[in-house]
Parts: sequence; structure tokens; C-alpha cells
Amino acid sequence: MDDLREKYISLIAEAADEATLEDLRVQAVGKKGEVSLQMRELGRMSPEERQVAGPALNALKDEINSALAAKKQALGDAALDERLRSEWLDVTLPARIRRQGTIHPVSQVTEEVTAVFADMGFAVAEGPQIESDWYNFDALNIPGHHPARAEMDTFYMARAKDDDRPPHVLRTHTSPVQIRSMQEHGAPIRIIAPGRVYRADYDQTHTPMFHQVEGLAIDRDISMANLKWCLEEFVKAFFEVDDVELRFRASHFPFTEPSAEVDIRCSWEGGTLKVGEGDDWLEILGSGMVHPKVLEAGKIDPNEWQGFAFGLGIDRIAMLKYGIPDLRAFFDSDLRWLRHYGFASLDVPTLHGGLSR
Ligand code: 2NL
Repeated sequence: MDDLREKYISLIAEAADEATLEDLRVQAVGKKGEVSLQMRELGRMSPEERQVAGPALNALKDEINSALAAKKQALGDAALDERLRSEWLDVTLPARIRRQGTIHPVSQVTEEVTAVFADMGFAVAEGPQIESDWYNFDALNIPGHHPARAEMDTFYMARAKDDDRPPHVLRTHTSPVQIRSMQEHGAPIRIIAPGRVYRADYDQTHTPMFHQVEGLAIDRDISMANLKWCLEEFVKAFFEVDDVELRFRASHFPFTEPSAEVDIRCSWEGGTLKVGEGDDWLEILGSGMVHPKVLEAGKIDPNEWQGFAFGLGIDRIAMLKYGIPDLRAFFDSDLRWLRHYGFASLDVPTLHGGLSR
């Protein structure tokens, strides 16, 4: 019995894990374990011998069982100590300040343009990107045979085979938003319509999806003079310069009469754009007085109301303002590009706080 005690007490003390302990338990005090086998011998002993050996074997069994329990507890404590040592966390460390996402230049410039026109009392209007051909073309005085429909490289939506109504289109400009706004709110009205537009065109300077802001101001006596002032204020605020000269060139759009393309004075010295100085001219937008037929399509009486409209490409002025060389990189979703040209997400452009910090 002393041999058994010594053997198992030392084996239990050396056990490295719970599986070894379980093996030892089976070997020592399991049904066919060494202690149990000894207990079976009790039957063959004399009553005197049994009175000594019985309690002694029971005591040995208890001793082994408590040694097993104590060792199991010790192994568990050691494992916990080890986890506490390796899995510590210093909650007093400062948070990591790595910048995760950035604001895309197109979003930034949309916000900047919106801030400038909002300050002049223009509201933002939005509308569907899939339009009927009436809203995209007819309402804008672009009839079915008009070359502008072909020029605009329109994406047409599919129709069912037996449906011969004209197909819907991906809007080629945000003008339909303004037609819808005129129909809904009537005159007077002062809105800008920023958003995605689509034309089937892809090269160095064109992507099939791009962004546009159009503006519309209708009242009883709005003239080209008001248009010129608004655009001057816009260019100065947007390019963050004190003064700039605008040049109106006669042009033609079906939806305005008269129509003008607008250039701003600039220089390209050293390859970087400077707005407001120099001898070069940069075309930045198209504009004009809203055509009476377009007012009519918007359910506004052209004998009572008139106004101006303009349209400019956001992607292009974003490239100009922030010196971005390649248009197609705008839509590659390249993280390195976005981290380089993107903007901090909490710096909202405002006129008092600065547009482009
Ligand atoms: C350009 C030309 C322009 C408009 C857009 C417009 C909208 C309505 C009525 C009349 Cl609802 N006009 N929009 C007017 C003139 C020019 O855009 O070259 N954009 C980049």
C-alpha cells in the first residue's frame, strides 16, 4: 500500500495536463484500477486482517482522489495565470488615429459647389437617374430627330419585345430634375441639381458616368446680368480668389436662348492653374436664358416668368482645382489614389470655414 501511495502521489505531482491526470485516475482508482484490485482481495482475508486493510485502502483511495482534485485545480490555475500574462491589454493607451476612409474629390467638389450656391439662396434638387425620354429630351426642346439625341451618346434601357413605347434612358444631364422641380413647385424657383449623368463615351477626357451640377433661377425679371453676377460670385468663391474675369461666348443649346459658354481668365505657368490672372481662357460652363418651350414643359407660363440656367461638369472642375491629371483614375477605387487626393471626412466645406482645407 505504501508503494502504491508513493507511486501515484509522485505521478500525480508530475502530471503535465488534465489528460494525463485522467489516465492516472483510471489506473489507480478506476473500476479495474490497482487500488480497486487490492480491495477485491479483502474477501480472502481473515476478519482481523480485513479490519486493518479495509479502512487503510479506503483512506488510500480518498488520498489519491484528493491529490487528483488538487492537481487538477493547480493545472487550471496555472493555465489561467498564463492567459492573464499573455492576453493583457493596456486600456490607457491612446486610440490609433490612422485615417481609414477619405472623401472622394467628386463628393468634396459637389459639397463645395453646393455651399456656394446655397449661400446665394439656391436649394438642392434631386431626381431619378433612369428617365423617360420625354424628361431627358422632349421637355428640353430636343425633339426626336434632333442631332443632340445622337450627339449625347445615350444609353437606352431595354423594353419588352412587344412594347413599342420609347425606351427609358440613363439621364444624359441633370436637366430632367429641374423640369420635375418646375412642375412640382412652379415659379419663382432657385435650385441646383447635382448628380450622376451618363453618356456612351470613353477616352482620355470622357467616362461613361460622370457628374454634373445644373442651376436654374426663374422669376419675373431675371436676366443675363443676374446670371453673370451669380457665376462670377461662384467662380471667385469656388477657386478661392478675390477677383476673376469671365468671358461669355455666344453658343447654342436647344434648351436656352440666348446661350453662352463661359470662360475664365487664367494662367498655366509652370503647369499649374492660376485662376484670375494671365492670358489664357478656360471654358468651365454652359449657360443661357431658359427657352420658353422648356418653361412650358415645366408648367410655367413664359409670358409671366423667365430665368437663367447653367450646367458644369464636376469631375472636370475637380481636376482643375486639385491638380488631378487623369480623369479615369477617379473611378478606379484605388486606395492609394483615394488617400492622396481624398479629403478628411470631418472637414465639411463651408464659406466661413473655408471650402477646401
Ligand atoms: C454644358 C451645358 C447647360 C443647361 C445646361 C438647362 C436646364 C433647364 C433649362 C435650360 Cl431645365 N437649361 N441647363 C443650360 C445651359 C447649358 O449645360 O455645357 N454643360 C456642361
